[in-house]
Formats: sequence, C-alpha cells, structure tokens
Amino acid sequence: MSDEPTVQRSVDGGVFSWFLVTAVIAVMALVVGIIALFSPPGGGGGSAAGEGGAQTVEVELGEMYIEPSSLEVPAGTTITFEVTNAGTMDHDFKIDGETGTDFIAPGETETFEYGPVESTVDAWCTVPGHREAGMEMTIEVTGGSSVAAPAGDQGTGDGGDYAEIDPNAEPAEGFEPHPPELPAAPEGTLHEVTFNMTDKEIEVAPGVTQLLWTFEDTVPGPILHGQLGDTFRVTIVNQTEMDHSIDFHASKEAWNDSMRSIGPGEELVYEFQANYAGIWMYHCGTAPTLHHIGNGMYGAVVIDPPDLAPVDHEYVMVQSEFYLGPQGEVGDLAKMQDDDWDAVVFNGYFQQYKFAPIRVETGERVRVWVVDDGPNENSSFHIVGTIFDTVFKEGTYLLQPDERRGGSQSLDLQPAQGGFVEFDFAEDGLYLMVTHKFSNVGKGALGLFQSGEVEAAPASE
Ligand SMILES: [Cu+2]
Repeated sequence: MSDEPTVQRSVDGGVFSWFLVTAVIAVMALVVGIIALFSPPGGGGGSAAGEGGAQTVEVELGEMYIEPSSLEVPAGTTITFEVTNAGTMDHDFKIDGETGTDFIAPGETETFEYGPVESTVDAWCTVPGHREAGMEMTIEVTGGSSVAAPAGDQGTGDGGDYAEIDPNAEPAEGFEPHPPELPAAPEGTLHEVTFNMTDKEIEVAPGVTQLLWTFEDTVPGPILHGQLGDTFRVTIVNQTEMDHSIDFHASKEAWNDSMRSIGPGEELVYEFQANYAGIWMYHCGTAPTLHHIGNGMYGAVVIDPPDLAPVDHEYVMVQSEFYLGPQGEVGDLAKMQDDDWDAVVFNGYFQQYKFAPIRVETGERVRVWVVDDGPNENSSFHIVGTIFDTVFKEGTYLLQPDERRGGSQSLDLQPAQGGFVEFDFAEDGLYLMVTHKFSNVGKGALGLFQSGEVEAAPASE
C-alpha cells in the first residue's frame, strides 16, 4: 500500500481548505485501503471498489515537493486536478511526464482533467532534476484491471541507461583542451562581463557527452581575474527553459538579492567589489543547487594578493566531478546525492592534460591556482616529481621560501576552497598532476606537465 497523504507544510491562505481536502483524500484512501484489505486475494473481485466517478484533487507544488505525494482512486475515476504553485520558481505537473499543466508561475493555479484512470501512474514536475529532488506523486488505482507500477524506478527519467567512460579511449583528432592559462586581469578597475546561461551538449570524456548547464557555453565557466578593490559587474542572461542564478563567493551579498533565481529570458546584474584575495568559486544556487553545480554551473574568480611574485607561467585548475546521465542528457541527481561520481576532472574533461600536456621549460617558475568546485569531492593537489616551495590557501600563505627550507607536497582542499602552489621542475621530463586521493586518478583527475623537450612525448597539438 502506498503512503497516505499527509499535511506537512502550511501555506499562506487556504491552509484550512487545504487541510480539509487533504483530510478528505486521506479518509478516502483509508476507506479504499480497507476495502482492498478485505478483498479476496488475487482477485479482481470487490465490486464495492467503486466504478469510477469523478473526483477533484488539489495539488500543491513547491521546492521540492508535490502534495499529496500519493493518491489512491478506484479504477475508472476521472480526476480534475487543481494544481497550485506555492513555490518561488516555475513548476509543472505532468502525468507520465506528458499530460498535465504547462509551466505554472509562482502563486498561479492551473486545472486539468485526467481520466478515466485504469492503472497506477506517476506524475511529476518535468523541470530537470525536480522529480529526482522529490517532486513526484503516485496515483495508485485500486480495483479494475490495475497494472502494477514499475517497482524501484529511482529515475533518471527514463530508467537509467547511463553513459560510461572508457578509460582507454582517446579524444578525436584535433582535440582542443580547455585553456589552462590564467587569463590576464583586464585593464582598469571596473570589469563588465556578460554570462549567458545555456544548455549545451559538451564532451566530458572521449566520446561521452552530457547536456550541461553552463555559463557561456563552457564548463567550468569563464575565469574572472582582477586586483583587490576592482569592481565586477556581471550580467547574467538566462537563455534556458529553467530557472538559474549565480552566487559569487568573492562577494558579500544578501542571498535573496543578487543571488535570486531568474526565469527563462530574464537578466540580472550582479555587481560586487573584490575586497578579499584568493581563488573564489562561483556557481548557480538555484534549487536543487547540487544538481546545478553537478551539471556544470561553476567557475572561479581570481583576486591577486598584494605583491604577488612574478612567475613564468600561471595556470588555473578547477577540480570537479561528473555524474553521468544517459549519453547526451543531463547529469544524474540521484548519483550526486549518493556521492557516486563517474569522473573527477581538471577543467571539465577526463584526463585532458594527459591528452594535451602543458608545456613549460625546466627551471621556469610556475604558479597553479586550484579551486575545488565539487560539488562533493575533496582534492589533494599534487605534482609527481616536484615540491611546492610556496603554498597559498584560503586567504593566506601557508608556506613561502625562507631559511627554514620548508616544502609542501600537496594542497588539500574541501569543496569551495582554493589556493595556489608555486614550483619549478628540476629536469626535463614529464610530470604527473593528480589529486593524491588516488581512486580519483583513474576517474580522470590526471594531467601532465611536459618540461623541456621530451622524447616520445604523448601527442600534444
Ligand atoms: Cu542553475
């Protein structure tokens, strides 16, 4: 038997009527349940189990629930659904993902008729990720020739034909890595940029694509770079069919102001002054945030500390995970909720700097900024064959060269932490870049530096 509907939440206005309706539904469900309990086993018997009729059911949508979450009706019932969006963003309510309402704006109600129902079905909100986050209802049909609902469908939406990464596959000819270089800070102290928020099918490992949600069609999103005191005026433009937002960790802003979600076609200007040095995560914060980060909406802002020493090369590594959905489709929220990543990557692609090593010269000074954009996994950033003599983490130097001769082997970061390391290579050769949590190396957290000319170097450009 399914759960009985319950009242778990009160809503401004209509609490009483909502309670009444729910109570009525609960009683009906109970009656139907009792009848079913006393029906002969295996039987289509129980003529008392009703032969349909009409019912009106009030449904409430919100973040991230549908109430009631289950419903029992006799076979043959025609249901009039009165669906109200009590949430703060658009939702819909569709039976089998197909029949139902259009997107309903917050505060609005839409009504539709469905039936007569003959077998148990599910209904859910079709905004990507919302079903997995809890916006689902089971309409259980009793009596009649009811067909059992498919059991245990935890749902990617279509049964979980997940894409898989072949660790031995190679990218196609002409593979272009995500540029690892830190972009130079633009002139001036006001940086005006536009981030278009898009859906884009992107290759995340050789032959594996996902429909990612992006800032500016790239994952990670653009790296912003500036100096202390600079102002960033970022216009986000939502070019998708769902709500999105942006949250800059480099700023101090009220969550309900600049970080609010905007709907399809809308724009928002998020302006902040960068008053703290470091490498800062930014990400979409729209619920379920886990899904929006896990499906590509993250990036970094680099604010130089004062008196930053000059170096020969400056790179940025954004570490993150992928939780693959079916090929070419959105990443899987259930996997994200279970910490069940398929890949851990630097700058958005499985082992990409193994395929396209980063070229430096022996003895040159190198700075690598690293941020862990997660959403879930930590990082222990390490380069095989060198020692960091400078480590800056979360706003302060942990290590700088001095007479004590201290060295560092790894920069440890939890999700949403960042810093940089500095080093050089002592001799020509290849140097592996990893997170030293080694189970993740085979899952993509592997790259190469090539120092000087190396015989039989892996193919690069
Ligand atoms: Cu988003």
